[in-house]
Amino acid sequence: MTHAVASKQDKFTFGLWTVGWRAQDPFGDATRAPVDPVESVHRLAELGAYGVTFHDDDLVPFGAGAGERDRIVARFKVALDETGMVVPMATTNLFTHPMFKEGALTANDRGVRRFALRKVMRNLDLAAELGATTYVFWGGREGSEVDVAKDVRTALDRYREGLDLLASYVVDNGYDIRFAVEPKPNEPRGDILLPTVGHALAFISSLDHADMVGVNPEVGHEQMSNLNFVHGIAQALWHGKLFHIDLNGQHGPKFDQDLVFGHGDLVSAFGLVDLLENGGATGAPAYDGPRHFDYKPHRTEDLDGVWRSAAANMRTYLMLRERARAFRADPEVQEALEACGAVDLASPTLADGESWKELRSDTSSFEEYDVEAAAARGYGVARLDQLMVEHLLGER
Ligand SMILES: [Mn+2]
Repeated sequence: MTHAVASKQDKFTFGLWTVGWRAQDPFGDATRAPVDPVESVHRLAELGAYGVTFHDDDLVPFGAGAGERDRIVARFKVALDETGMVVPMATTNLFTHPMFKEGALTANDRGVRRFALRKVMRNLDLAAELGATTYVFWGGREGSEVDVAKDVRTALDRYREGLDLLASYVVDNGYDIRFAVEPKPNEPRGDILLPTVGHALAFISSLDHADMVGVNPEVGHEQMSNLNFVHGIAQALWHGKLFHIDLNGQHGPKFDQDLVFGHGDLVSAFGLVDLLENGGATGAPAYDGPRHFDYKPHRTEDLDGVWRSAAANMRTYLMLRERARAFRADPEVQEALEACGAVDLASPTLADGESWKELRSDTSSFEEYDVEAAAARGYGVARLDQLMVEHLLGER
């Protein structure tokens, strides 16, 4: 059994909007009182977190004047200093205010697009001041319910124009900030632009500053589309584009649940932690950035339940990390990995110096190849799968 307690070196971070969520939903009012961001910093620090992240409006209410903004930021900085908490990531709320109902960076209304750009620029200044090195773009309102009401190709032109301009703003100001696009298929819009990790990666490759733009995938957002989150993360890593990650839980394709990490598809969560911490088959950690929780405490919870759920994210992650390490260290697992060929996959298909010409004249690869034996081979994946589940359940 694990007795692991979260500490700053685990790099656990939380959005202020997570523990601060008042649990309003489309059918019901808020069930909790507001939480002061300063209290969130202190409580999360006590629980072993490394830092917090925020949307501009989580910290400074929309429309606040310069004086109020300065006072709020100064008080927030004191809390960070007192606790040693950091702000590795920040983002912009381009979705709550009714002005963004039709979009922000891709709104049909040009005035809304220009306002949105200014709102991002203003919070980029604060992000840089607080030392954030990642800036997330979640385009929750960038989309439509009616296909003909928004031309997607033109909207992508505006999305690219916006991100290109904001990247120039970061470069010209000398900020040490990279962008991370967060995909989501739907909710709040009927259909959101850049719905999956794959769509986002393709879009990013078209940007002027593609090198400074990656992705911030969220567990639940991919699972809402019935996609394999571990595969999506692996491909983002393969492209060198996993700039940040949002950990939470989701029970398959339905509304965005934002459950505690591991409280949805636990087998997938094990695979994810194994990938991040052990690099899967490679054996080397694949990701060293913040382990960021983007979850919502259940609407049923009072504030005690809020802090318990925050702690649960970290403890679940640490338990999975311990189980994944034991899994990789188990000689029987190593043997099963060999047996199923997972190790052989690392061998290039062509030999050193071999081209298609040598391959075509290699009769052992085709004319004499024992296709019956290849067809009859058992890979023993069922055994490997069970070994994984037994480790996950603490039976090994
Ligand atoms: Mn979500």
